[in-house]
Amino acid sequence: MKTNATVPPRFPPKLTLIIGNKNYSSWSLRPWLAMAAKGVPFAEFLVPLGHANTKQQLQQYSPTGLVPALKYGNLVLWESLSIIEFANEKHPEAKLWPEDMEVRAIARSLALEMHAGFHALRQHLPMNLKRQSSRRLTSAAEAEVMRFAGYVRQLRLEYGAGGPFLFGEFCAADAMFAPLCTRLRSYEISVDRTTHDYIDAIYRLPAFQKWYQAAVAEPWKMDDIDNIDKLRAAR
Ligand SMILES: N[C@@H](CCC(=O)N[C@@H](CS)C(=O)NCC(=O)O)C(=O)O
Repeated sequence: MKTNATVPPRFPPKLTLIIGNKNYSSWSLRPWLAMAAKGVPFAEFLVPLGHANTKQQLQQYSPTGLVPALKYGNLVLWESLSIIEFANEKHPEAKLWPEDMEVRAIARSLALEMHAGFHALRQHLPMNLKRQSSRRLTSAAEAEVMRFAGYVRQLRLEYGAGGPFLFGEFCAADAMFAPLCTRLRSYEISVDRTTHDYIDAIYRLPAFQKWYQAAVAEPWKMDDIDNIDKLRAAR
């Protein structure tokens, strides 16, 4: 989609990722991590979520009024996965996806399943990097944790020889699952050793650490997420 050139704000013709709060915005983390971990050069612009003017601000940058959005000159893109795909096409040298065509197709299937699914887990355990306390799972969320852990074990076994990630080396599928990993850690959900080690590998990534350190230093609070235990119990 082309934006009207007269509409402010303008961005230089390079990749600029518009993101939400680093502590809470799981969809922002996905393309940010894919690009940062793989060395794609980009600028970021953060819009704090949950403020009175957030929607109005976001609508200047994204047709859905949601983050992430990507600006490239006057081109505006939205949806985390399409942003990752654009970054991949713009910077093929960064190799955001596995090189083998069939393995790449599996990685994309997983990324799309993450994008369209895992609803129970996403709803029950909203991303909150500052949190460090347990939460009991619903049976639907528990089934999704098992499904995810099953993928991790299978993929690590089949494709993981070249590194600690799903397909060995870090790729866009790992970036798509990174917020799910942080949820399991923040809400102290117990997982098998392989999944635990995989989550560790995500946390050890220098790019993830950069995001995480910025997230925990953020001043903003989102009460509906911070107080999720009390709020849900009161219903
Ligand atoms: N399907 C979208 C989801 C985007 C989304 O839901 N973003 C949330 C933040 S993680 C948002 O912008 N919320 C707006 C708000 O809280 O005002 C994507 O993949 O990018």
